[in-house]
Amino acid sequence: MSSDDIAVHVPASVAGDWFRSAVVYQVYPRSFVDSDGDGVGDLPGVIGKLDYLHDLGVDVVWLSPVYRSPQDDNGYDVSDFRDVDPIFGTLADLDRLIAGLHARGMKLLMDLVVNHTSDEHPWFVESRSSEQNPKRDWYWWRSSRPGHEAGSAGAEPNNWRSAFSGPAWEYDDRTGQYYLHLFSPKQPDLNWENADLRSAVYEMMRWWLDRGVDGFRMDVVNYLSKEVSLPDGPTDPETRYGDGSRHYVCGPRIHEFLHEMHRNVFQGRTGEFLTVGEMPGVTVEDAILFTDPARGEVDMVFQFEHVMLDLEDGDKWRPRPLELTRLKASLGRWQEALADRGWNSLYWGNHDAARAVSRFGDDGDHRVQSAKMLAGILHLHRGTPYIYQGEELGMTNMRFAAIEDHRDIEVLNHHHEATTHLGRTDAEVLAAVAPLNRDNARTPVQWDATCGAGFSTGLPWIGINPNADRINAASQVNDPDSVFSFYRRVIALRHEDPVVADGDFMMLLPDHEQVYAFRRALPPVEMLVLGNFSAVEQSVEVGDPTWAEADQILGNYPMESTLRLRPWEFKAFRRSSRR
Ligand code: TEU
Repeated sequence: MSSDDIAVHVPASVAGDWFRSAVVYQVYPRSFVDSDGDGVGDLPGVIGKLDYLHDLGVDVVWLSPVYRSPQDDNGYDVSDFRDVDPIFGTLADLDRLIAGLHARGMKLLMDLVVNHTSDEHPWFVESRSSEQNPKRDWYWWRSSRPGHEAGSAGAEPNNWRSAFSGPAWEYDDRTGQYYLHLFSPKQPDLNWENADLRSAVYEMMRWWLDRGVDGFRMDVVNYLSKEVSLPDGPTDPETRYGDGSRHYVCGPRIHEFLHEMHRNVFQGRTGEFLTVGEMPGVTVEDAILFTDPARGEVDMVFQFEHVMLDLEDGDKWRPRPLELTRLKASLGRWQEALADRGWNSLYWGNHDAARAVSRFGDDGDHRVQSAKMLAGILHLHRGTPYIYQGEELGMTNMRFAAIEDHRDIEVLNHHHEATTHLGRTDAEVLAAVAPLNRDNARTPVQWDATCGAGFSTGLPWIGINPNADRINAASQVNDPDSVFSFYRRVIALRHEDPVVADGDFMMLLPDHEQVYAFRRALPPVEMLVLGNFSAVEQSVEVGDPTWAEADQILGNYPMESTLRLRPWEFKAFRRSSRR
């Protein structure tokens, strides 16, 4: 193919959206930097690293929850939406963080957790106090299944399982009813059917925007609308419960709720904001609607399709090898579907996932090369890339020796259920959860090679990966060949070259089992991007050998003008059409 026959199409809405050329960095504050030696990361710790983040070049910081919380799910169980938990600092610290980010031209994205609250939130305390309480209806209360004695096994109002093992219902003997919790029993689900509850949430969001935050990452926001009859789901012999997801994933009123939220919170406000909805189970068809700017819902969604491909039956405890062709088919479909309307978010990992290089690359001999390759491939897609803390250093999964070394409620509950009800041995469960459990990503950021890894002078709340002596920021920030320096370059490229932010995307070689290849085009410029997802050398045929003569603008090996790829090699070429 020549540059003359590029099928070009430039979306109409390209111009205005600042976030198209932006890169977001996720801070999981508990594991970022501990400034006071209590073993838990905190806001002053984040403030102390603002120059590091600025140097990396990111535009937005997404802060995982720092609200007041009993920390049953590390802050995703909020007991006060308008205060900072003392383990992280104070509201004044948060104001300083906002000011420090703004002074450096960066923005703050708050995590917004409004599918549920903590059971210690005053709303829930009121709600559970009596059936007559005005806030009773702010949560999902139901009586036991007809014919069953309330509180007895199997008497739950429906058969849904919770994401953290066990039933999605908790019996409350104060009123003899059950409340719904799709996550832990300490995370009761809010009832978005109630208009007063919705207004209270919008008011709280406006309060944060008035305080200076620049937008929200919205936790499981596509679960807000449930089918109100709460029907049973298909049963799963493995877990003893049913899967209710079809009754709450992108439920009947979800678009209405998100549009209402947008109208009540953002309409008439001047400034540059960002909203990203975390949406497990969202389809590409729904994502087009969620992110169509004309509909006023959210700017982009986190979809989960590409992080389900290496799971057997969607079960994260039954991992299987990833087929590159399926990864390309999936991400390629999302690129295509959101080309005209809407926008993609791009990510390999986050605080709920394995470390990117361990999952998609090779965290052994080719760790540095494959971490860079993954960055290059992801960031040169069309969409807004998200970097999870430590990914820019090529941090790896942790080898946890025993269940006692884990901290995450999800893996601890699963271990308990699997060993007590499903007949698994401790060793079997540990092996099954090793690749994908969430604690992999939650070990402290490795700042330097000292004891404590520069994270804390105290006893860290979760173990530090012993490879901190080799893999750390101190050894990378000034090394031009480091993973960190590569991230700096690929971030800068998005800022500098409009073809990255706005260009058209075309997947190449969809059937190739080792090579990820695509073209970007924004006339007169086009870019060819190649990544070798294997340790075997590849020679690539993209139908236009003259690409080898184009300028290689980015790579993870010494540059050479060929379309050959060495183990885990990444190459990006750029040229301008001659006509
Ligand atoms: O996660 C929602 C979610 O569905 C998953 O990614 C989740 O981690 C699940 O355990 C998958 O196995 C969000 C937050 O990101 C997560 O940290 C919270 O635990 C969860 O919501 C509840 O607030």
